[in-house]
Amino acid sequence: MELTAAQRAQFEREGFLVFPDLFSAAEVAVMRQEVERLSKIQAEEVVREHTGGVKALFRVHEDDGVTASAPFRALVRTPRVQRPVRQVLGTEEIYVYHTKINAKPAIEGTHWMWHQDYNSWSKDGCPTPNMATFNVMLNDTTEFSGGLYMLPGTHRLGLLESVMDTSTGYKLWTIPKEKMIEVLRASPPVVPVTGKAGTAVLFHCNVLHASGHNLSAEDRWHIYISCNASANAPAFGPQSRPDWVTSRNTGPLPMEADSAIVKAA
Ligand SMILES: O=C(O)CCC(=O)C(=O)O
Repeated sequence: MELTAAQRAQFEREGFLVFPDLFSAAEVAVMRQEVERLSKIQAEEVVREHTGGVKALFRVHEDDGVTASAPFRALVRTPRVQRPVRQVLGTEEIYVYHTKINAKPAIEGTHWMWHQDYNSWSKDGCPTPNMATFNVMLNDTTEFSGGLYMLPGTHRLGLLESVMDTSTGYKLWTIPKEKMIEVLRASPPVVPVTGKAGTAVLFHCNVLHASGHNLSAEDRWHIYISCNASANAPAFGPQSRPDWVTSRNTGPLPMEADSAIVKAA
């Protein structure tokens, strides 16, 4: 899948692109089965809410490790993911910074406060914001099921000051309240990103985004494939976060077949 000139211009302008129904029902079914399996694992790669439910499952794309998954390994290597990410990062040499499946259980799954992903990744030592995330919805997502909200064009504000939010099971650098109110008042309307299972969203690491509580009757499962240019990898040291959140596998990732997800089942 190649981005058109119009899509590239839209990404530059808005900071995100939505691809409705990019993955088939058969592919989504295979990936959902994997989420069921992975959710039962007890490991540091499986981050839980204060209540004990799964919040995020990390590192599902590698060949090895406790959360390794053949279908998700295949997903991150498909041309449907790789081509657009390479186009927006402007290089063929990219790697997966991390994968995480955010599971928001029906009624219980909680919010992610307004943030820029580069708030965290700049602190990891990535020199430039040449990073982007490819999100795939693993079930139908509505405004009430805790889907993403995007604030168009805010990647062009550059990196904003952030504060650590520990109110959910996953510590996150977020934008302080007063600043966020100022930005919301000055920005175009927030866009709720909704769609059928298999819909995907590609977003810039500086675009402001958040998501709400899952108030619906269905679990909301999304996978986030965060990518970096190999040339933009951080230097690693004793203070670096673990491999499952800041991958040490920084060499260029080869592309594989689009058909591989279903075959990996
Ligand atoms: O899963 C969500 O609802 C939001 C996740 C998010 O914003 C992130 O991982 O950066």
